[in-house]
Amino acid sequence: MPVVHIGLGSNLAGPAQQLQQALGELAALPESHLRRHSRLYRSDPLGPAEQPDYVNAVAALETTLAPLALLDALQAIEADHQRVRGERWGPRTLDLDLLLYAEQRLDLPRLQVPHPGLPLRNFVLYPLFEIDPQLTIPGHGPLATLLKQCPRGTLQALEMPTEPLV
Ligand code: A4P
Ligand code: MG
Repeated sequence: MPVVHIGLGSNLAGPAQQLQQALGELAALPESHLRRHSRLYRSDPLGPAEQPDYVNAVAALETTLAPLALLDALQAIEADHQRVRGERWGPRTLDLDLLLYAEQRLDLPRLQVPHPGLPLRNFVLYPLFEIDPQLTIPGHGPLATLLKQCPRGTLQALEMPTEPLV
């Protein structure tokens, strides 16, 4: 089955709980198996500074859902978390980004893969490296090389509030 990587982020309404719940929902997706997930990380907001800190994590999922069907499923989970789409890069209860879909590169109106922010974001690169240090990012090269060029900054792993799901 193809392996996909999903980035999770939240900075409202109990971010750590939002992510724990979302990991459970990813595990319950049809045609899919949650292989593993990173720890949760606290991270400074990218974009408008006048918003709460984020909690971010990354999950690896095996799935036979096609890319757009998977995007639909991720957006349905976001909607369940009562996300109200506001300003770009503004606060949100749950953001699910399709970071990688196996080795594919996609440039569709609704879906760019790899996610365009991936190569430069510490809150994506460090959790990805935690779960899959050997990854190569299509069009960008080894994850380890991208990581070396991206300072960790204030990114910090959190104690997990509960046991990892997998
Ligand atoms: N879309 C295209 N490609 C993808 C993809 N690979 N995965 C489209 C998911 N969606 C993708 O997304 C807008 C549209 O992008 C979707 O309808 C989909 O068709 P959105 O989630 O509604 O909008 P957004 O998230 O506000 O915009 P954007 O540009 O996706 O923002 P990002 O890049 O997701 O950034 N700071 C920290 N520390 N941690 C964070 O997680 N997140 C953001 C949001 C800002 N600052 C942050 C964090
Ligand atoms: Mg997004």
